[in-house]
Amino acid sequence: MPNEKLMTNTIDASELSFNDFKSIVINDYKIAFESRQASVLGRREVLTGKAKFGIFGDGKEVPQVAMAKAFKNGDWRSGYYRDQTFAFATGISTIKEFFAQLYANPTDGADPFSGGRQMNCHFATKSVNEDGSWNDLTQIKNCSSDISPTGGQMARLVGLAYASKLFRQNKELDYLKHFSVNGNEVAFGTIGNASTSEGVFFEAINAAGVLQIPMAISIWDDAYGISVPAKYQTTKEDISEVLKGFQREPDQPGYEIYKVKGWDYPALCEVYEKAINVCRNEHVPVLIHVTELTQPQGHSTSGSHERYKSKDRLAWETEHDCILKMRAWMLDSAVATEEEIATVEKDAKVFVRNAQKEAWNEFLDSIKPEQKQVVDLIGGVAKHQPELAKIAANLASTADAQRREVFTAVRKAIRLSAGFNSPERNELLTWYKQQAKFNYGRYNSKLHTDGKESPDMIAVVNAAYDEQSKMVDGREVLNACFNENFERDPRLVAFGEDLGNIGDVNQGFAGLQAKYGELRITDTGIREMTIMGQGIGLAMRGLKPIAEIQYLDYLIFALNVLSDDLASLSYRTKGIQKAPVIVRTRGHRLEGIWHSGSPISMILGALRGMHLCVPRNMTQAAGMYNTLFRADEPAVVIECLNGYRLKEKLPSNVGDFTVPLGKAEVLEEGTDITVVSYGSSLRIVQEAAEELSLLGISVEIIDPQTLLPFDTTQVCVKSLAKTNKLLVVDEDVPGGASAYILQKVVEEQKGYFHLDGQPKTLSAKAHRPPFGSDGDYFSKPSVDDVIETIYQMMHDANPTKYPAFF
Ligand SMILES: Cc1ncc(C[n+]2csc(CCOP(=O)(O)OP(=O)(O)O)c2C)c(N)n1
Ligand SMILES: [Mg+2]
Repeated sequence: MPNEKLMTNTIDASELSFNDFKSIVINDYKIAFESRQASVLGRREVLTGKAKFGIFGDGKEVPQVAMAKAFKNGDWRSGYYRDQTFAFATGISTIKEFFAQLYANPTDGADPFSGGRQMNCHFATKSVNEDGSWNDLTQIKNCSSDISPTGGQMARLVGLAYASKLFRQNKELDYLKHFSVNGNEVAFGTIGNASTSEGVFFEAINAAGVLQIPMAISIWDDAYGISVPAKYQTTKEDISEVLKGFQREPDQPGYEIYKVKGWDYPALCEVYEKAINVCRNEHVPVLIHVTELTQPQGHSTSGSHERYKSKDRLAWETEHDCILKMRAWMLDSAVATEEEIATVEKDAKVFVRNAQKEAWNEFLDSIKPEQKQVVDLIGGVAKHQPELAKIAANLASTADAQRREVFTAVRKAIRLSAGFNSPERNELLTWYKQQAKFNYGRYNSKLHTDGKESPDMIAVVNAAYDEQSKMVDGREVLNACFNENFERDPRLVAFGEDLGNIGDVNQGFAGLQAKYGELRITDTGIREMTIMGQGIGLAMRGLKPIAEIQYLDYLIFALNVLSDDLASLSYRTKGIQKAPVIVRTRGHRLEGIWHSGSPISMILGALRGMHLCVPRNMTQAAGMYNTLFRADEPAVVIECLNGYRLKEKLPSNVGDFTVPLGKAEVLEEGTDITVVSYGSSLRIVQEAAEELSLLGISVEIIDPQTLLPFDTTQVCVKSLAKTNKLLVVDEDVPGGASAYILQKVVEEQKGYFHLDGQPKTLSAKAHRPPFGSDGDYFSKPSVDDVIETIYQMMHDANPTKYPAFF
């Protein structure tokens, strides 16, 4: 539970007596001072080896207390690692929880933000229950899970603020009582001065100005980014000066921009109250540039700032320490006496020390039983093998043993006792095996939400056709699917470049903006990172975004956001937050270096935690969308660029039939060789199979349909058991997604044992395909390539029956 007594209160001078005012101020000072103590002690814990690394909020305490005053239930924060004081002041974190995270305690409840998975000061609040269902987000102070990449919080911030706009303006969403109260929620962002140099910062600032959303961004300006001073970071060394063009004018929407000194407590309280009122009431983005901040302990535990700050700067920082300045102001304005302040400080030191000790002891206590059990168990095995007694003794004498030391001892004892079977050894083995599930839960679980709305739980409904079913362009299948789903579920929104007015570059959304309105189907600027962030923020607040990347090649512009933020969300919060964003894009074969990409291994490498759908045609794509729209996990769907105008039969249940994820299909049965392929390459393989059948070769073609997850019912290996030959065909680079598929089929599905020859891959060349049809022919697998590769494999197995072509 949050430590309620720490939390700050708003100051309304008109209604407060002096004593009330005084007690609020003293409480704020106490929060700031306790936070400073947490930083000082936290650093010490790292330097004495009890934690691996620490980064703290010292020097930023006072503005964060002021910001917390304006932060209400239902509001959202998307910030960075300096915000511990804000977390304490809002009750998002207690000091003990802060230390539990520093120690990486994975015990349930100890670090409620990340289950011991994230570095310290990476906060998150619980949006989602164990079963994946949503909490009432209007009743809590919401904090979206922090990430370490500088500026990475900005993309998501746009979406968190944009959700308020949709909740306020789209009355069809009024029924979503657990997510918003009339869109009154402000999305608070924080960022360091140096991180404003990142592209995503400027992209987000511009997007929020265009969108006119209630986003309140605070810049903590301490004039440095680790060792690099402002003159290398920011034009004119002043970010609010640079951003002046964003200031709104009476006839031109934009931002309200404020600048305030970070050590001036009364000014900070006033600015935050004013700024957030504008932001909340008028839905105008505001920017609060908080200057003259310091870093009393330097950037992090990785090094000291004396190396790069001048004596003058260090002296200036000591003098301008925000807590000392607040203290002086309290004395000067007679809000508190020296004695009163000294008492607060003394008590704070004791309180923080106790919280730290408790967190440390709980961490150790969670491991001690395992340590003791292992010492006893190895001791038992050592009865038969005295040389093992040393392992038990070493572990027994390890003070403050961590889990790694316990398991290193167990595994060593198991290895050394191989061949010496005894009941004691069996006991040790049993214990070790039993622990696997606990450690999986602690360190490996929740890559996906895996709740009651997991895609796995969505009922499978086959596509239905009747006499009226017509042949239509592929794009019309998608269009009909989107239309029915937008009718069914008001939470669905779609946005991207050229997606609104013209209904996307391939007409999948044609006519739908006119029908469902601009709030639901919307054009955006050319800004891939914040298109993704817009999706993440909306999805975190209960909406169902389809965030479009115009061409797969341009997913690279958004890959950081997808990989760092979206794909890692469930894992890094151990399932307490989710963002079911559906990333829609189109790729594979077309023409040119940036319009024919199939960088699938890049996606497979970067986006574990998301689903990757690679439908071969628009009907399969529609079925996957139907599954994803009803589920609550994020996915990328790659439509085939060359498939929009191919004719497909329109299912009569186009908005309802579902294609389950991970379900491979045998497209054509055969007996001689198994070919696994996906997306546009499948048509090439099918064409090749026709000619091969004339040569007496029977090809079994398998479409895995999704690569994450991959063929969960082992269709591929069952086929291999019949054909004993495997070829993987795709348009990625050599050793790209085809290598992934080989690993899945040959290793994971144990296809190796069915092979009677070398498994092969046929991929595109290592370079991107040149423009023009000839460039395509000489760069990507062609029908000729597929025929000849398969034939060669048959020749290798039986040269008499299949004489060489060349
Ligand atoms: C994308 C990325 N690049 C580099 C880093 C390493 N890094 C961590 S903090 C930091 C400096 C950030 O400075 P600033 O934004 O001013 O925040 P401050 O730490 O001063 O509060 C850097 C370069 C990172 N975490 N992420
Ligand atoms: Mg800085």
